[in-house]
Amino acid sequence: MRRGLRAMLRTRVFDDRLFRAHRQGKTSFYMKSTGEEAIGAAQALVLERQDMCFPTYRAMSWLHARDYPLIDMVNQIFSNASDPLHGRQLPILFSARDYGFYSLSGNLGTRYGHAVGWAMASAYRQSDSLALAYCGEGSTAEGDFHESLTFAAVYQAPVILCVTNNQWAISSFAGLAGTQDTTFAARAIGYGLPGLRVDGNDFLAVAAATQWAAERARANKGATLIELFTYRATGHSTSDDPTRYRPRDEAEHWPLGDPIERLRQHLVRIGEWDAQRHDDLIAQLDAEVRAAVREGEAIGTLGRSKPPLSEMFEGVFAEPDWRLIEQRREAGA
Ligand SMILES: Cc1ncc(C[n+]2csc(CCOP(=O)(O)OP(=O)(O)O)c2C)c(N)n1
Repeated sequence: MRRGLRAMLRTRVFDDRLFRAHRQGKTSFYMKSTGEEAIGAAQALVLERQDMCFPTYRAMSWLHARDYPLIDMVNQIFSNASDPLHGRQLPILFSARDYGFYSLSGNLGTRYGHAVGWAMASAYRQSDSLALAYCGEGSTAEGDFHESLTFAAVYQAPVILCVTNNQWAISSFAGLAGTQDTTFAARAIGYGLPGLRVDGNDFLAVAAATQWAAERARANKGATLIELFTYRATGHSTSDDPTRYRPRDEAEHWPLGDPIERLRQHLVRIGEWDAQRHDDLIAQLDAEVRAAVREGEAIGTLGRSKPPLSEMFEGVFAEPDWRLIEQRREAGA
């Protein structure tokens, strides 16, 4: 639980600092996970190293829980010469195989199908590794969601399919994805899968539901759909102004509360945490994040440092297509 608290706090401290870096012109784009930190943190700690998470941009607490190096995140966000992804991905669309974090895509819904396919391959190889996929509630309206559930059910894929229902898809509320009179968890029933609806702001509830689904998958009983009910406490991204479509004080009225505060209170109540340790941890994480940002700034922020142009033509195709060869010659790279 203390590791979970640390992961959630690291996510929040990092988000706040990097959001500010965007306002200072140091990166082109950023997205925060504020209010949703319990989900990735609990699931990253419950699942095994060989399992694979197929993320969305709102699942960064997974990487924080697994101690992905802050400097690699910062360099990717600044798109500088040390960006581990060589400038090929939009800021925060990370890819970290060694941390069980599959390449993130801005094309919503696509990772659901990849996760089911990966899980089917795992079963075929008689491995007990499982896949976990995230989908925002808005993205469940995509065909990918429904195709993936069909395949997951038919092939009994060892996969945990999560819908993070943060109630907003940019400016569209969750009902517009078709759940005005039902739930996202209930989608599972039509496919013959179990569907759980979990308080996504309760670290322990997320962990318990995930553990249940993981045991089921490893026992060859197939897929589980988990709706994680949560709330996107801040704007959609650095390009969004939520006051244009929802009440300014809506977050304060969110009845299920801040996941960090809830786990902190629980730990204090059972005598495993106190105010001093909490403040010290925040100060320590803040210092670590500041140091990583300084280190990244020394390499270069947006436009001040870039991966070499030649990187654009490498590492994607085994044999470059003639068009790429021509473009590379024209670019002088
Ligand atoms: C296939 C596709 N359609 C549309 C978009 C544009 N888009 C980016 S984020 C977003 C809202 C997604 O909402 P949701 O799935 O609920 O996830 P959340 O951002 O709330 O975590 C949209 C429509 C996209 N990136 N990809």
